Amino acid sequence: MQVGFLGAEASGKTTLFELLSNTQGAFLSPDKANTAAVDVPDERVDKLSALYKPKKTIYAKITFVDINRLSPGDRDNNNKSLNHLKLMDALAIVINGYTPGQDEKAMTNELDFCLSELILSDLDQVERKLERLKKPQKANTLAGVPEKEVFEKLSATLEENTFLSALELTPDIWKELNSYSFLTRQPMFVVVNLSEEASASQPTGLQALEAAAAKRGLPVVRMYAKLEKDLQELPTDEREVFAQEYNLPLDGKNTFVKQAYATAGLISFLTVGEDEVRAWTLKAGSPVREAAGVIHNDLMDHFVRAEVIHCDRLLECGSEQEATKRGWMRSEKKEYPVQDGDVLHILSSK
Ligand SMILES: Nc1nc2c(ncn2[C@@H]2O[C@H](COP(=O)(O)OP(=O)(O)O)[C@@H](O)[C@H]2O)c(=O)[nH]1
Ligand SMILES: [Mg+2]
Repeated sequence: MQVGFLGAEASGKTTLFELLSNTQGAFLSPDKANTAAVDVPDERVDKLSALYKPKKTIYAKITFVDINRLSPGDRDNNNKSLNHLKLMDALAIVINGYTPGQDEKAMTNELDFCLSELILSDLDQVERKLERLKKPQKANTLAGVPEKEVFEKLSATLEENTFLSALELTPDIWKELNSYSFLTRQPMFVVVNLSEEASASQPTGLQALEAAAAKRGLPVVRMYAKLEKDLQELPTDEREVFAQEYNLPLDGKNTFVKQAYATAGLISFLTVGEDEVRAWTLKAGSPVREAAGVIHNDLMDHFVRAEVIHCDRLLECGSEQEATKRGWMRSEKKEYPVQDGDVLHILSSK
Protein backbone atom coordinates (compact mmCIF):
# COMPACT_ATOMS: atom_id res chain seq x y z
CA MET A 1 0.00 0.00 0.00
CA GLN A 2 1.48 3.35 -1.04
CA VAL A 3 0.31 6.83 -0.09
CA GLY A 4 1.70 10.03 -1.59
CA PHE A 5 1.52 13.51 -0.04
CA LEU A 6 1.13 16.68 -2.02
CA GLY A 7 0.47 20.26 -1.06
CA ALA A 8 1.57 23.87 -1.13
CA GLU A 9 4.71 25.12 0.58
CA ALA A 10 4.86 24.54 4.35
CA SER A 11 1.49 22.81 4.54
CA GLY A 12 3.15 20.20 6.76
CA LYS A 13 3.84 17.35 4.33
CA THR A 14 7.31 16.60 5.59
CA THR A 15 6.21 16.91 9.21
CA LEU A 16 3.42 14.43 8.48
CA PHE A 17 5.84 12.14 6.64
CA GLU A 18 8.20 12.20 9.61
CA LEU A 19 5.39 11.53 12.08
CA LEU A 20 3.97 8.62 10.12
CA SER A 21 7.23 7.00 9.09
CA ASN A 22 9.34 7.75 12.15
CA THR A 23 12.17 8.80 9.87
CA GLN A 24 13.87 12.07 9.10
CA GLY A 25 12.77 13.77 5.88
CA ALA A 26 15.50 15.06 3.59
CA PHE A 27 15.70 18.43 1.88
CA LEU A 28 13.61 17.99 -1.26
CA SER A 29 13.72 19.19 -4.84
CA PRO A 30 11.37 18.36 -7.74
CA ASP A 31 13.66 15.46 -8.65
CA LYS A 32 13.79 14.07 -5.16
CA ALA A 33 11.07 12.56 -2.95
CA ASN A 34 11.14 11.14 0.56
CA THR A 35 10.08 7.51 0.66
CA ALA A 36 9.70 5.26 3.69
CA ALA A 37 7.96 1.93 4.25
CA VAL A 38 6.71 1.10 7.73
CA ASP A 39 4.52 -1.44 9.48
CA VAL A 40 0.81 -0.69 9.46
CA PRO A 41 -0.21 -0.33 13.09
CA ASP A 42 -2.81 -3.04 13.67
CA GLU A 43 -4.29 -3.97 17.04
CA ARG A 44 -5.70 -7.17 15.62
CA VAL A 45 -2.22 -8.40 14.78
CA ASP A 46 -1.03 -7.45 18.27
CA LYS A 47 -3.86 -9.42 19.88
CA LEU A 48 -3.54 -12.45 17.62
CA SER A 49 0.19 -12.46 18.21
CA ALA A 50 -0.40 -12.43 21.98
CA LEU A 51 -2.74 -15.40 21.51
CA TYR A 52 -0.57 -17.54 19.20
CA LYS A 53 2.86 -16.47 20.45
CA PRO A 54 4.28 -17.17 16.98
CA LYS A 55 7.96 -17.17 16.00
CA LYS A 56 7.30 -14.22 13.70
CA THR A 57 4.77 -11.41 13.70
CA ILE A 58 4.48 -9.59 10.40
CA TYR A 59 2.46 -6.44 9.88
CA ALA A 60 1.18 -5.19 6.53
CA LYS A 61 3.41 -2.53 5.02
CA ILE A 62 2.58 1.02 4.07
CA THR A 63 4.87 3.25 2.03
CA PHE A 64 4.73 7.02 2.35
CA VAL A 65 6.01 9.32 -0.38
CA ASP A 66 6.60 13.00 0.39
CA ILE A 67 7.28 15.33 -2.55
CA ASN A 68 8.58 18.85 -2.95
CA ARG A 69 6.07 21.69 -2.52
CA LEU A 70 3.81 22.67 -5.39
CA SER A 71 4.29 26.32 -6.33
CA PRO A 72 1.80 28.51 -8.20
CA GLY A 73 2.84 28.98 -11.80
CA ASP A 74 5.76 26.55 -11.70
CA ARG A 75 4.19 23.93 -13.94
CA ASP A 76 7.40 22.20 -15.00
CA ASN A 77 8.64 21.64 -11.48
CA ASN A 78 5.18 20.78 -10.22
CA ASN A 79 4.89 18.13 -12.92
CA LYS A 80 8.27 16.74 -11.99
CA SER A 81 7.31 16.59 -8.33
CA LEU A 82 3.93 15.04 -9.08
CA ASN A 83 5.53 12.39 -11.25
CA HIS A 84 6.69 10.69 -8.06
CA LEU A 85 3.03 10.09 -7.19
CA LYS A 86 1.95 8.32 -10.37
CA LEU A 87 1.72 4.84 -8.92
CA MET A 88 0.21 5.41 -5.50
CA ASP A 89 -2.82 3.61 -4.05
CA ALA A 90 -4.03 6.89 -2.55
CA LEU A 91 -3.06 10.57 -2.54
CA ALA A 92 -3.24 12.73 0.56
CA ILE A 93 -3.62 16.45 -0.14
CA VAL A 94 -2.13 18.26 2.84
CA ILE A 95 -3.62 21.67 3.65
CA ASN A 96 -2.07 24.19 6.01
CA GLY A 97 -4.55 24.73 8.81
CA TYR A 98 -2.03 25.75 11.47
CA THR A 99 -0.60 29.14 10.47
CA PRO A 100 -2.40 32.00 12.22
CA GLY A 101 -4.50 33.83 9.66
CA GLN A 102 -4.95 30.70 7.57
CA ASP A 103 -8.73 31.10 7.44
CA GLU A 104 -11.44 29.12 5.65
CA LYS A 105 -10.94 30.99 2.43
CA ALA A 106 -7.19 30.47 2.42
CA MET A 107 -7.57 26.74 3.13
CA THR A 108 -10.18 26.34 0.39
CA ASN A 109 -7.96 28.24 -2.05
CA GLU A 110 -5.07 25.97 -1.16
CA LEU A 111 -7.19 22.89 -1.87
CA ASP A 112 -8.35 24.36 -5.20
CA PHE A 113 -4.76 25.09 -6.12
CA CYS A 114 -3.65 21.50 -5.41
CA LEU A 115 -6.58 20.04 -7.33
CA SER A 116 -5.94 22.22 -10.34
CA GLU A 117 -2.26 21.22 -10.33
CA LEU A 118 -3.36 17.58 -10.55
CA ILE A 119 -5.75 18.41 -13.37
CA LEU A 120 -3.15 20.48 -15.24
CA SER A 121 -0.59 17.75 -14.87
CA ASP A 122 -2.91 15.23 -16.54
CA LEU A 123 -3.89 17.81 -19.14
CA ASP A 124 -0.24 18.41 -20.08
CA GLN A 125 0.14 14.73 -20.80
CA VAL A 126 -3.09 14.56 -22.81
CA GLU A 127 -2.21 17.64 -24.85
CA ARG A 128 1.25 16.33 -25.67
CA LYS A 129 -0.38 13.17 -26.96
CA LEU A 130 -2.91 15.15 -29.03
CA GLU A 131 0.00 17.13 -30.49
CA ARG A 132 1.70 13.89 -31.52
CA LEU A 133 -1.55 12.65 -33.07
CA LYS A 134 -1.59 15.64 -35.42
CA LYS A 135 1.36 14.20 -37.32
CA PRO A 136 0.36 11.97 -40.21
CA GLN A 137 0.52 8.36 -39.04
CA LYS A 138 -1.42 5.16 -39.00
CA ALA A 139 -4.69 5.83 -37.14
CA ASN A 140 -4.45 3.90 -33.90
CA THR A 141 -7.41 2.74 -31.88
CA LEU A 142 -7.91 2.04 -28.19
CA ALA A 143 -10.22 -0.93 -27.67
CA GLY A 144 -11.72 -0.18 -31.08
CA VAL A 145 -12.17 3.58 -30.58
CA PRO A 146 -9.94 6.03 -32.51
CA GLU A 147 -7.17 7.25 -30.22
CA LYS A 148 -7.84 10.87 -31.16
CA GLU A 149 -11.47 10.59 -30.08
CA VAL A 150 -10.48 9.16 -26.69
CA PHE A 151 -7.83 11.80 -26.03
CA GLU A 152 -10.19 14.59 -27.05
CA LYS A 153 -12.67 13.31 -24.46
CA LEU A 154 -9.92 13.26 -21.82
CA SER A 155 -8.92 16.78 -22.75
CA ALA A 156 -12.51 18.11 -22.69
CA THR A 157 -13.07 16.57 -19.25
CA LEU A 158 -9.95 18.12 -17.77
CA GLU A 159 -10.66 21.47 -19.45
CA GLU A 160 -13.97 21.48 -17.57
CA ASN A 161 -11.95 21.19 -14.35
CA THR A 162 -13.29 17.66 -13.85
CA PHE A 163 -11.26 14.67 -12.65
CA LEU A 164 -10.74 11.81 -15.07
CA SER A 165 -12.18 9.51 -12.40
CA ALA A 166 -15.55 11.08 -13.26
CA LEU A 167 -15.25 10.27 -16.97
CA GLU A 168 -17.04 7.18 -18.17
CA LEU A 169 -15.07 5.13 -20.65
CA THR A 170 -15.23 1.37 -21.08
CA PRO A 171 -12.97 -0.68 -18.77
CA ASP A 172 -11.13 -1.86 -21.89
CA ILE A 173 -10.24 1.68 -22.89
CA TRP A 174 -9.09 2.55 -19.35
CA LYS A 175 -6.96 -0.56 -19.41
CA GLU A 176 -5.25 0.64 -22.57
CA LEU A 177 -4.66 4.01 -20.91
CA ASN A 178 -3.11 2.43 -17.82
CA SER A 179 0.43 3.34 -18.74
CA TYR A 180 -0.42 7.05 -18.45
CA SER A 181 -1.15 6.63 -14.73
CA PHE A 182 -3.32 9.75 -14.68
CA LEU A 183 -3.25 11.50 -11.32
CA THR A 184 -6.91 12.52 -11.30
CA ARG A 185 -7.92 8.85 -11.62
CA GLN A 186 -6.33 8.12 -8.26
CA PRO A 187 -8.29 7.86 -5.03
CA MET A 188 -7.54 10.88 -2.80
CA PHE A 189 -8.37 12.46 0.51
CA VAL A 190 -7.64 15.75 2.22
CA VAL A 191 -5.57 16.16 5.38
CA VAL A 192 -5.94 19.42 7.22
CA ASN A 193 -2.90 19.99 9.37
CA LEU A 194 -4.07 21.84 12.48
CA SER A 195 -2.10 23.72 15.08
CA GLU A 196 -1.33 22.84 18.66
CA GLU A 197 -3.63 25.71 19.71
CA ALA A 198 -6.59 24.30 17.81
CA SER A 199 -6.20 20.87 19.40
CA ALA A 200 -7.65 21.65 22.81
CA SER A 201 -10.80 23.16 21.38
CA GLN A 202 -12.91 22.01 18.49
CA PRO A 203 -11.38 23.71 15.47
CA THR A 204 -13.80 25.96 13.67
CA GLY A 205 -13.79 27.27 10.17
CA LEU A 206 -13.43 23.95 8.41
CA GLN A 207 -16.94 23.88 6.97
CA ALA A 208 -15.98 25.67 3.77
CA LEU A 209 -12.99 23.39 3.24
CA GLU A 210 -15.08 20.32 3.97
CA ALA A 211 -17.78 21.49 1.59
CA ALA A 212 -15.24 22.15 -1.17
CA ALA A 213 -13.72 18.71 -0.63
CA ALA A 214 -17.15 17.07 -0.54
CA LYS A 215 -17.94 18.54 -3.96
CA ARG A 216 -15.12 16.38 -5.30
CA GLY A 217 -16.16 13.45 -3.13
CA LEU A 218 -13.04 13.82 -0.97
CA PRO A 219 -13.11 13.02 2.74
CA VAL A 220 -11.26 15.36 5.13
CA VAL A 221 -9.10 14.12 7.99
CA ARG A 222 -7.85 16.39 10.78
CA MET A 223 -4.28 15.89 11.86
CA TYR A 224 -2.03 17.66 14.35
CA ALA A 225 1.21 16.61 12.74
CA LYS A 226 3.66 18.81 14.60
CA LEU A 227 2.02 18.36 17.97
CA GLU A 228 1.80 14.61 17.65
CA LYS A 229 5.38 14.46 16.47
CA ASP A 230 6.59 16.56 19.41
CA LEU A 231 4.64 14.36 21.81
CA GLN A 232 6.18 11.26 20.26
CA GLU A 233 9.51 12.38 21.62
CA LEU A 234 8.22 12.07 25.21
CA PRO A 235 8.34 8.71 27.02
CA THR A 236 5.05 6.80 26.53
CA ASP A 237 3.70 7.26 30.06
CA GLU A 238 4.44 11.00 30.13
CA ARG A 239 2.93 11.36 26.71
CA GLU A 240 -0.33 9.80 27.81
CA VAL A 241 -0.58 11.93 30.95
CA PHE A 242 0.16 15.04 28.94
CA ALA A 243 -2.34 14.13 26.24
CA GLN A 244 -5.09 13.42 28.76
CA GLU A 245 -4.47 16.57 30.76
CA TYR A 246 -4.69 18.80 27.69
CA ASN A 247 -7.23 16.70 25.84
CA LEU A 248 -4.86 16.18 22.92
CA PRO A 249 -5.45 13.62 20.19
CA LEU A 250 -2.80 10.92 19.91
CA ASP A 251 -4.41 8.62 17.40
CA GLY A 252 -3.62 10.62 14.28
CA LYS A 253 -1.45 7.88 12.89
CA ASN A 254 -4.24 5.31 13.10
CA THR A 255 -6.82 7.73 11.78
CA PHE A 256 -4.59 8.51 8.81
CA VAL A 257 -3.86 4.88 7.96
CA LYS A 258 -7.54 3.89 8.28
CA GLN A 259 -8.55 6.71 5.94
CA ALA A 260 -5.81 5.75 3.48
CA TYR A 261 -7.06 2.15 3.37
CA ALA A 262 -10.68 3.25 3.00
CA THR A 263 -9.81 5.73 0.24
CA ALA A 264 -7.68 3.22 -1.63
CA GLY A 265 -10.42 0.59 -1.31
CA LEU A 266 -8.09 -1.82 0.46
CA ILE A 267 -8.69 -4.16 3.38
CA SER A 268 -6.53 -6.43 5.54
CA PHE A 269 -6.89 -10.12 6.12
CA LEU A 270 -4.88 -12.23 8.51
CA THR A 271 -3.16 -15.57 8.66
CA VAL A 272 -2.27 -17.23 11.95
CA GLY A 273 -0.24 -20.14 13.23
CA GLU A 274 2.61 -21.16 15.50
CA ASP A 275 5.17 -19.96 12.97
CA GLU A 276 3.67 -16.70 11.95
CA VAL A 277 0.87 -14.23 12.56
CA ARG A 278 0.60 -11.93 9.61
CA ALA A 279 -1.54 -9.17 8.10
CA TRP A 280 -1.94 -8.90 4.32
CA THR A 281 -3.39 -6.20 2.09
CA LEU A 282 -6.16 -6.92 -0.41
CA LYS A 283 -8.48 -4.97 -2.70
CA ALA A 284 -11.89 -4.74 -0.98
CA GLY A 285 -14.48 -7.08 -2.46
CA SER A 286 -11.90 -9.58 -3.74
CA PRO A 287 -12.84 -13.26 -3.72
CA VAL A 288 -10.91 -15.49 -1.33
CA ARG A 289 -9.08 -17.16 -4.21
CA GLU A 290 -7.39 -13.82 -4.92
CA ALA A 291 -6.45 -13.48 -1.26
CA ALA A 292 -4.80 -16.89 -1.60
CA GLY A 293 -2.84 -15.47 -4.54
CA VAL A 294 -1.55 -12.60 -2.40
CA ILE A 295 0.02 -15.19 -0.08
CA HIS A 296 1.38 -17.41 -2.83
CA ASN A 297 0.54 -18.06 -6.49
CA ASP A 298 0.42 -21.83 -5.87
CA LEU A 299 -2.29 -21.36 -3.26
CA MET A 300 -4.40 -19.59 -5.87
CA ASP A 301 -3.69 -22.03 -8.69
CA HIS A 302 -4.47 -25.08 -6.54
CA PHE A 303 -7.13 -23.49 -4.36
CA VAL A 304 -9.59 -25.95 -2.83
CA ARG A 305 -11.38 -24.00 -0.09
CA ALA A 306 -10.76 -21.61 2.78
CA GLU A 307 -11.52 -21.88 6.45
CA VAL A 308 -12.65 -18.49 7.62
CA ILE A 309 -13.36 -16.79 10.91
CA HIS A 310 -13.42 -13.09 11.69
CA CYS A 311 -10.57 -12.15 14.04
CA ASP A 312 -12.99 -10.59 16.57
CA ARG A 313 -14.78 -13.93 16.96
CA LEU A 314 -11.52 -15.84 17.17
CA LEU A 315 -10.27 -13.48 19.86
CA GLU A 316 -13.60 -13.73 21.65
CA CYS A 317 -13.50 -17.51 21.96
CA GLY A 318 -9.72 -17.73 22.39
CA SER A 319 -8.78 -20.62 20.09
CA GLU A 320 -9.59 -22.24 16.77
CA GLN A 321 -10.57 -25.41 18.63
CA GLU A 322 -13.16 -23.54 20.62
CA ALA A 323 -14.30 -21.71 17.48
CA THR A 324 -14.83 -25.05 15.72
CA LYS A 325 -16.76 -26.37 18.72
CA ARG A 326 -19.05 -23.34 18.59
CA GLY A 327 -19.49 -23.75 14.84
CA TRP A 328 -17.83 -20.39 14.15
CA MET A 329 -15.25 -21.67 11.64
CA ARG A 330 -16.75 -21.50 8.19
CA SER A 331 -15.72 -23.33 5.07
CA GLU A 332 -15.87 -21.00 2.05
CA LYS A 333 -15.53 -21.56 -1.68
CA LYS A 334 -13.33 -19.56 -4.03
CA GLU A 335 -15.94 -16.84 -4.70
CA TYR A 336 -16.33 -15.82 -1.04
CA PRO A 337 -15.70 -12.04 -0.74
CA VAL A 338 -13.07 -11.57 1.97
CA GLN A 339 -14.04 -9.16 4.77
CA ASP A 340 -11.67 -6.80 6.54
CA GLY A 341 -10.26 -8.65 9.55
CA ASP A 342 -10.99 -12.17 8.31
CA VAL A 343 -8.57 -14.86 9.46
CA LEU A 344 -7.97 -17.29 6.59
CA HIS A 345 -6.63 -20.82 6.32
CA ILE A 346 -6.24 -21.64 2.65
CA LEU A 347 -6.46 -25.31 1.72
CA SER A 348 -4.84 -26.22 -1.58
CA SER A 349 -4.40 -29.46 -3.48
CA LYS A 350 -0.64 -29.07 -3.76
N1 LIG B 1 3.63 25.50 14.81
C1 LIG B 1 3.44 24.58 13.89
N2 LIG B 1 4.37 24.42 12.97
C2 LIG B 1 4.18 23.47 12.02
C3 LIG B 1 3.02 22.65 11.98
N3 LIG B 1 3.13 21.82 10.92
C4 LIG B 1 4.31 22.10 10.33
N4 LIG B 1 4.96 23.10 11.00
C5 LIG B 1 6.26 23.70 10.70
O1 LIG B 1 6.18 24.38 9.46
C6 LIG B 1 7.38 24.21 8.73
C7 LIG B 1 7.08 23.58 7.39
O2 LIG B 1 6.58 22.27 7.59
P1 LIG B 1 6.92 21.09 6.59
O3 LIG B 1 6.34 19.86 7.18
O4 LIG B 1 8.36 21.10 6.27
O5 LIG B 1 6.07 21.58 5.34
P2 LIG B 1 6.10 21.06 3.83
O6 LIG B 1 6.70 22.19 3.03
O7 LIG B 1 4.66 20.87 3.49
O8 LIG B 1 6.87 19.80 3.77
C8 LIG B 1 8.29 23.34 9.59
O9 LIG B 1 9.17 24.19 10.26
C9 LIG B 1 7.33 22.67 10.56
O10 LIG B 1 7.95 22.38 11.79
C10 LIG B 1 2.04 22.86 13.01
O11 LIG B 1 1.00 22.20 13.08
N5 LIG B 1 2.31 23.83 13.92
MG1 LIG C 1 8.50 19.28 2.66
